[in-house]
Amino acid sequence: GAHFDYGNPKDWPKDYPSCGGMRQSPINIQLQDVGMIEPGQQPVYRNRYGAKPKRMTITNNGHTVQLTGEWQKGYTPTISGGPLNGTYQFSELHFHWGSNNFVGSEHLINNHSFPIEMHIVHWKETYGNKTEATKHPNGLAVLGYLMSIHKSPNRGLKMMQMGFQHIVEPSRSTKIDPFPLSFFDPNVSRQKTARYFTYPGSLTTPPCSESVTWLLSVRLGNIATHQLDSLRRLRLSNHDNHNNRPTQQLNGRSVSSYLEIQFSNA
Ligand code: BO1
Ligand code: ZN
Repeated sequence: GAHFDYGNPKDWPKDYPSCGGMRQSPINIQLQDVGMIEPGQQPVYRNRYGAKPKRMTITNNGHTVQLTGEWQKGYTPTISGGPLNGTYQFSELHFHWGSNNFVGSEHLINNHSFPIEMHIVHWKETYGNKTEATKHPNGLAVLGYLMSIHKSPNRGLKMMQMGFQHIVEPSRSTKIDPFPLSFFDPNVSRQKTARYFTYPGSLTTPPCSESVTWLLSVRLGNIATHQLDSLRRLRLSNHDNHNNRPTQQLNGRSVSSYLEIQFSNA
């Protein structure tokens, strides 16, 4: 396929028609328009987020830094419940950031930007593989975390940073010390449950496939400023200094909220 960059995201539909579709992401979430959870509705469950993988790899794909892992058979993290039908397996996680700390998140809340947003991408296992899942309107589920600047660094990102020196240039990848996905949880909160916003949307990068159920955590993740700086030192395609797509039209979609249950162990 053709290449893309963040210089002219309005041109993406020329090469990738889905990017001009009616259920595109990200969006600006207006709190006064969010529907309430109905009583008795199922929460979103994260399963095996505490399981440590056998191997972990980070990749600079020219658009973001991506984390993948290999777990023992039956130990791959999954999510289920809430608005999801069936079980969705972890595929990869990555980040979107800006050229300065006032911008960077893809989703906005009441027009407010956050400096960074993390996406944990999952695919519906009944479709057999992620390529097939991406072709279906309910094939993918992305857990999004808006993050704010904090004195304490993000534990997961800290583990990833150990390998950043090897992936400064696009299309480099390197193995890192394996750790469980729960390392990305906010390291300040004792809460066991948190609210999520959910709406039907798309991949926020080309091919912009309209296959994503978005689950956006209300609880903010934390990141230290030096960690944001280390992400900005990674070189992206066409010397992009940011990798967040502008918000897209809602086109009549509604956003609602759900409960999450969080498990501290595997
Ligand atoms: S995002 O979370 O909306 N920013 C996002 C953007 C692009 C992808 C995933 C999430 N890429 C797609 C690949 C597909 C793959 C799918 C699931 O991820 O284009 O080939 O099947 O991993
Ligand atoms: Zn993303």
